[in-house]
Amino acid sequence: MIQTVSTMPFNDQKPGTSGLRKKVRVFQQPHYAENFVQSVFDSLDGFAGQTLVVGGDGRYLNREVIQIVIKMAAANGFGRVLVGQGGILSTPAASHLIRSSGAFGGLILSASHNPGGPDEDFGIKYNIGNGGPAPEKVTDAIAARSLVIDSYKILEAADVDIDMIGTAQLAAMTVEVVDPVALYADLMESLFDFPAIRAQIAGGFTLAFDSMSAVTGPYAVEIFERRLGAPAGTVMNGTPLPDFGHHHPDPNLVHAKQLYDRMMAADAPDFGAASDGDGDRNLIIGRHSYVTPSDSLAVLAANAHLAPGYKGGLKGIARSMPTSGAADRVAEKLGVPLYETPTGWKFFGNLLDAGMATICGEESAGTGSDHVREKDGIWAVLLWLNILAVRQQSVAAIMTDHWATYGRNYYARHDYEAIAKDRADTLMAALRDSLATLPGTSNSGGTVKSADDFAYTDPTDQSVSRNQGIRILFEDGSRVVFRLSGTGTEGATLRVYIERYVGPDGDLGLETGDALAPLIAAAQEVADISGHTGMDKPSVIT
Ligand code: VG1
Ligand code: CO
Repeated sequence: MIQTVSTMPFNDQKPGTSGLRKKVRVFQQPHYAENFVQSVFDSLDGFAGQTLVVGGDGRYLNREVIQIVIKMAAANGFGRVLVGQGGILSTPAASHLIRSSGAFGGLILSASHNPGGPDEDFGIKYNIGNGGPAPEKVTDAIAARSLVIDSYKILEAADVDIDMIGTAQLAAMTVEVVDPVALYADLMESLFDFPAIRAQIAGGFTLAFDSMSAVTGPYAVEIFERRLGAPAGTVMNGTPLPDFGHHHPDPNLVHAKQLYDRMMAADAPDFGAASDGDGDRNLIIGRHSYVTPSDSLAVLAANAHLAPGYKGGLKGIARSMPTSGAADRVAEKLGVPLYETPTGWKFFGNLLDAGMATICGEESAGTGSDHVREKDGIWAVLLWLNILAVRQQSVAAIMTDHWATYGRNYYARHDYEAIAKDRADTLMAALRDSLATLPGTSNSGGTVKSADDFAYTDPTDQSVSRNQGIRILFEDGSRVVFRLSGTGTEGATLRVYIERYVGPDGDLGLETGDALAPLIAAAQEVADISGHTGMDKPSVIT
């Protein structure tokens, strides 16, 4: 029986950079998840009888919310729900399933790189029929609806068994429990030269992949160990756990320390990689050689033609604004357009749909292509492996070669976490107020050439997104960018992105901290970070 349940708005359900992210305790309030799911459905048109994909990264609350989504989908008139077995679907696998099944859209349950568990984070994100995150006009509609919602619809029914592959009927709706891995692994096999990678591994090339006890475990075991023949144990932390084994499933040098230490050891494997909670990010470390995500994007773009799926070349490259300009130089050399978008994968979808870009990336360890409409951690690892199998060089040699050709963009991101929200807002407001007076002034970073608040006009539909981050550009091409995170669940996080370019004939072998020291000082001088936040150093440097 369909129930219509009276409810009240929670007033805090505006989707951020990638959907709604809150503490588990917030999601556990009566009606909370239901309200958001209904706000999503109320903002959509024409889904009667259509298919909805649902799955998540396996974190705490995943199973409970999946049951809610299934029963609400039935009550709201969807014709079919496709759910990953055990409630599991990595974000890129969900994107692929939406596309390949012709679904109307999908709900992905994850807080990505944020920790999981009863005291940690949960999230819900809506993806549209192209497989990508809902664009701003949809997320704005969801936010508006969530402020006036007064009821939701749910089917009164027993829970559906989501652990057995098969089909069940729920009132007028069909529920299909599908293998979360097979289709995705087939897609990967269609893009990359698996025989070449398999031969390389059989010849003694060694790798380590850290799933961080999150969703990629089953995908990585199937692809790296079963299909590519890497020995058992290649995949570390390969079982998805509801609390990610108390790890913070963010693949960076701080949280993927186990992998990092292994890659810096005397007997390190040739190649190491990690992915995040929901499988859309990637960390790449060669033996004794860390690759920044911005550099990784540039190397992948420059070498993509070596993989079968990209042998026809690239239509264009897109990167988020704070991502370094390393990819710009590759685009220039390839003679293809470079698009600079706001942070968050939702801005790439239109470019990919329009065939304007093939490869996209973000400084936060997200890289992907037009094969799905999300960033894709395992995809990036496989493209690296394919390139290494063809070039027969080490990661370190490939990086040296890349910088010698294109120059090097020294780069770091400094995060100041858990700042009181009003303090962070005051800092940003003061910076905004100073923008007009900055050009022409000098500080430790040099002379400021321009300063602005990034606004983006989508070339496909002319929609405009404003206030996407403050950019301060110096005469020598160096850059400092400030923005507030849209994915945190505690206070505010200030992200400061610092970049300096050195040409092919310049000093390519500096320590990143040394190369960026004057710009780090400039960031403090311009924004008075310590004055506003009371913090004299960042919480995390990546
Ligand atoms: C962060 C990253 C951004 C990424 C987003 C979602 O957003 O900076 O590049 O797209 O997370 O990634 P923010 O607003 O906190 O800076 V995921 O892997 O958490 O879905
Ligand atoms: Co993620």
